[in-house]
Amino acid sequence: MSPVTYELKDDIGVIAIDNPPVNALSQAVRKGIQDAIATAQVDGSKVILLQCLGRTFIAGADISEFGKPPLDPSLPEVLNSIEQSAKPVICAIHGQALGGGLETALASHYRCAARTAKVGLPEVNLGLLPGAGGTQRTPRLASMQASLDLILSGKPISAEQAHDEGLIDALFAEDELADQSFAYARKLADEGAPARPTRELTVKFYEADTELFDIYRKTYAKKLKGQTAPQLIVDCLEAATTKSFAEGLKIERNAFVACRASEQSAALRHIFFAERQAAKIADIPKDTPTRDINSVAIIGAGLMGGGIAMNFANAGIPVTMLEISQEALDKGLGNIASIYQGMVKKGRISAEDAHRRTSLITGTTRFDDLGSVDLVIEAVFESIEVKKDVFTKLDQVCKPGAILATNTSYLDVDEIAQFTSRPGDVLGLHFFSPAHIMQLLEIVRAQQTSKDVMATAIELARKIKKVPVQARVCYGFIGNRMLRQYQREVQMCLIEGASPEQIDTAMMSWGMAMGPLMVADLAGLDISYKARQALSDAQKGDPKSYRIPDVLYEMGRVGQKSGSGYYVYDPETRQRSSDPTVIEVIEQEASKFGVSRQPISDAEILNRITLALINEGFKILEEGIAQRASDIDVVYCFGYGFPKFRGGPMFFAQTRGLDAIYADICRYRETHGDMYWTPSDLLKSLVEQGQTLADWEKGQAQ
Ligand code: 3H9
Repeated sequence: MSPVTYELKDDIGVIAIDNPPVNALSQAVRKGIQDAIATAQVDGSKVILLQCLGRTFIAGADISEFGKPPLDPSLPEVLNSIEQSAKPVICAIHGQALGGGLETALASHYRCAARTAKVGLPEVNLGLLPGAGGTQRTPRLASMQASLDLILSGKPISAEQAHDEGLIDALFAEDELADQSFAYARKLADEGAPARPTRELTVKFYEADTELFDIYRKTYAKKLKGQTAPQLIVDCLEAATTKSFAEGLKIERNAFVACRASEQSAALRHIFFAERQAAKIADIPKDTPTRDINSVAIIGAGLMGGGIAMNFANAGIPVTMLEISQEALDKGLGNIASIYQGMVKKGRISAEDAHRRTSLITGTTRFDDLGSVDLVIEAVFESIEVKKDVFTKLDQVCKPGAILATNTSYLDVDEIAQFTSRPGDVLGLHFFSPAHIMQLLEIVRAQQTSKDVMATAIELARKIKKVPVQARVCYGFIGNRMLRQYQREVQMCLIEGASPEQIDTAMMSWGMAMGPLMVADLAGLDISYKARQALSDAQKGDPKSYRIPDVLYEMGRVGQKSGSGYYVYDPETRQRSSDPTVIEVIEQEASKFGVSRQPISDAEILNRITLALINEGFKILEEGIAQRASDIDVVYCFGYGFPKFRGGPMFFAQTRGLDAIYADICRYRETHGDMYWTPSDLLKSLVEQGQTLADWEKGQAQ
């Protein structure tokens, strides 16, 4: 059965699209719309009303069709037939009109929407550009600046704003959209309103706009560094000002086809599906019952505890913070209030919002006050003794069925669960700093964590707008375990010949959000130093991989907060600059270890650091710590600033070719020894058997 129906209601031809979950423009939908438009040309309809059933208007092209041979009719053809309809076509938008969905509306002659609806052209997030006339029609309805913002930011705007910009003609209350859009169509039919092809309008481009294109080119060369789609988007919008509509469409089509075939778009599409897949756990069915979480307690009101609390307050869930002293509690609550005030100052939230959120967070110094909460998250000092004390107390005071979570970054969640009489209720909820900003949430599933606790955690993660990924128990789980190897190789490159600036620049030019040594300075060298002190010498590994930060720490250089670390920082502006003292430290340490420092190329730095990460990723996968390779990509892209347009470390490994990766790791084993460069068994066997990761995952699922 076609997902598109056509029905004549009086003299209004009604096209209804019903393609759950988001009415994506699959081949069947495209064909259905095209057929319905053709039928409407020859029946008794005066106008055509296009609407969608279900939770949203069309959310775009069907992304799963990209990367496969294109199927007729193409979206541009279908939209052409809408625009050329002799009878006016009216779109009624509810939910979201995104990408090809908004382009469908723009090709229609009239657009009405629910006031609550949103519209957007998010193609850039997938390494694409609007490829069905969006770059040519948007600036014929909205100003050039609004068009550039809409298409380059990829962020949806409200129907109200779209109405003000000229993209929407009429707004209705959400619950009245069905009736009102019909009445609107009725009125247009009665008035004999003409079809109004957008292509016939003049582009809204004025003298004052001439410099816009270069400004946006420069801005997005920085904002979306290394990505091709944003630059092509500016080219297409500029073409709209100098070329005919038909020529502009051709330019847009060529650019779209190039983007669709690019590695960048393949990587971004991979991340789109990987993010959604990560929320699914193989042995936990979708209909697993979940527990109600209407109140939360956080143990520890430090930076991390405060950030975690804000997530819940932002989602309207009351939080009780527990600290050992009133002074520490007041300090923690004060920090939260000042972060909210900062957000008000920057215009991110209103003063009322800040007040409402702040008042959802209260404090206590007594464990006894936590008897009725549904979830507790412990965010105290990383010491198993301290955790034991906390979990023993929680076990005594919390009601049956309360979920007990630890935010530990490294400690053994199975051991922590055993401090309670209810290990089924215990899991790790590993937030990333700053916890109110970073999107990743590792959900650490211990041996005995019950399935409904896992299902509740996943549901809750989405409620507080986090990206959840299941990790099993091991030192560092998925992210920090890989990070250790990444940082180790950074240190090895440093001692063997690179400078902090060279490493940071090489990694950032490749697309990392920040250089590894800048991150170390930001996080504080004291934090990693103290974490290392808890390890045995064997666990710490080769001293060459940590002596430089140890010495910097011992010199009182703990990073940005002390004004110096791998760099020095201006106390006023926090401007970073190089410091010859650091090179002296590196050279001293190198000579102590008998390392003769040699130049290392940027390419070699990049290769060594990314391969250290990838090899550990394969080990994590073969041990079952991560459910799937794409989960590792999600962890790295959402928690560690790995460039999404490279798809995450595991996707990148496949793009480069597993055999090439394996050969390089073996080469490093030859030159650097096997302490760190033993290839993962999984990687080795995939290469030897000529298999892909997808082949292996299929085999595992059977
Ligand atoms: C485009 O339009 C190109 C054109 O310019 C040119 C063409 C020539 N396709 O996110 P959710 C699936 S490019 C296929 O969890 P929510 C999604 O994978 C496109 N599948 O729901 C998930 O599947 P599952 C431009 C799609 O309520 C399920 O739907 N458009 C698509 O949190 C539910 O999704 C976009 O980039 C799709 N287009 O959010 C919009 N969209 O259940 C992309 C979703 O198996 N979509 N799915 O895991 C979104 O941003 C969000 O899905 C949306 C709903 C906001 C709509």
